[in-house]
Amino acid sequence: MLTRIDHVGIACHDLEATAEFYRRVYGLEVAHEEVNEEQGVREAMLRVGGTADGHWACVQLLQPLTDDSPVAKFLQRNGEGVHHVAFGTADVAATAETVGQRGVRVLDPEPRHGTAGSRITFLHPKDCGGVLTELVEAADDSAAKS
Ligand code: V0V
Ligand code: CO
Repeated sequence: MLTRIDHVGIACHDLEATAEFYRRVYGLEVAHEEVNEEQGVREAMLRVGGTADGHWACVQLLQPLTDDSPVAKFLQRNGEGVHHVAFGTADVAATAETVGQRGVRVLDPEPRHGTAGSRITFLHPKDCGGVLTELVEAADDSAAKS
């Protein structure tokens, strides 16, 4: 059902400064950058390593676009740090339905637009041991659907 850790989302105040930290300390480069108005973020993906299913495990840096967005609220409450964990799946709608039947609140009944043409849905952190969890079907994940 889950095929990889797709990314770890990290909330930050300044995307450029945080990306520069990852470049200077680890030598990681920004592979993709995007504004997602619906999610209220500017985000940058940094590829860390390849996964067994042929994708990349990434760090996703998140800077809020507005003061009332989820990431802005998180920063006000917790400061910078780990915001969510995202798991890859070949079929985000099917996986969300399955975990929903297992008692986890699915925050997006219809998958939403995610980074680089992916389809994403979030699971409520209170049902996931305090971890805001994202399911992500990458643009080319559906090729793995049977
Ligand atoms: C909130 N809580 C969290 C949390 N955010 N716990 C762990 N990790 C987080 N990131 C806790 C919070 O401390 C509260 O606990 C409780 O949940 C309710 O939080 P709230 O902020 O007062 O309530 P809500 O319901 O307004 O917002 C929480 C949720 C919201 C999770 C429902 O943030 C949401 O819908 N997030 C999904 C969308 C999102 O985060 N998008 C940005 C990433 P107590 O105080 O009650 O104990 S976009 C992205 O990743 C993209 C585009 C991508 O990957 O492609
Ligand atoms: Co994410």
